[in-house]
Amino acid sequence: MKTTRGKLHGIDRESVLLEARKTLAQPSRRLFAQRALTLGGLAMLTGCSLSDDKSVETFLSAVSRLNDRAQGWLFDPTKLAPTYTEAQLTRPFPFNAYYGIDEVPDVDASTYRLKLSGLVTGKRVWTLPELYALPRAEQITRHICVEGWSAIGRWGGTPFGDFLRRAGADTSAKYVGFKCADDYYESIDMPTALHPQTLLSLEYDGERLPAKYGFPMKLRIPTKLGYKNPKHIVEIFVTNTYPGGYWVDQGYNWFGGA
Ligand SMILES: Nc1nc2c(c(=O)[nH]1)N[C@H]1C(S)=C(S)[C@@H](COP(=O)(O)O)O[C@H]1N2
Ligand SMILES: [Mo]
Repeated sequence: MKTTRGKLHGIDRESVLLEARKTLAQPSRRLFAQRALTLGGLAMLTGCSLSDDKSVETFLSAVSRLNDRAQGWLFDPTKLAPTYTEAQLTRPFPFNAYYGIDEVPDVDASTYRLKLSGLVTGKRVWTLPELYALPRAEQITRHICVEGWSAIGRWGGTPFGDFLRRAGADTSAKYVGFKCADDYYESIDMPTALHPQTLLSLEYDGERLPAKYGFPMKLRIPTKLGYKNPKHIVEIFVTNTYPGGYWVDQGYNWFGGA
């Protein structure tokens, strides 16, 4: 097959196609390979099914075209992720972490403090009542895990961009990083942090966020893959130094989404 569109993220299209075919032919546990995962996750974020060669080809040529237009769909920081109705909620919503559900951290609400650090001029320590008093928004979006599942959930909380501005964060900085109660860590680019759908989530399905989904707080980013959505956040920092992430430092793609 002739490659007509040159490179896709520095990889030529033909080898990406080959990789996708190999992936589809493999048992699902092999989906842990980084490139395959990125591809599958990307497909889910863009609503493409990769069920056969034809759909893989359609998807990849779409990605390739987008790549040609540098400002394409996937990399537009203002593009909204799809939202869903209550009838479409996935019940029960899956739990996932790098450990089992019996090891979920038990964060004490009364002693909990959210720390803000780095390029922030405002309030640096937040209690839960202060966080619960912030303006509230709610959304029903699809969470997409690179391990090959997705689920629709309803999260409530405060728009993260508003929170950052309220806290005096330098929104011209490059990154926002997160430290979690379970030693997980992540970081995102500032345009994603300021995206209108990025939510500092304190609730799941109308209730206080339960421990398994990240009590007391998670960042819900519907334009990003699951692993970019840190749970049990204890510290948020604003920085120009690339902070990496738990999975990213093990070879996953840092961008992890749209
Ligand atoms: N603190 C923390 N956040 C985390 C993880 C984790 O292990 N620890 N796992 C990530 C991954 S890979 C997924 S798919 C989602 C799962 O969130 P859920 O339990 O609400 O489904 O959390 C993400 N955030
Ligand atoms: Mo995940």
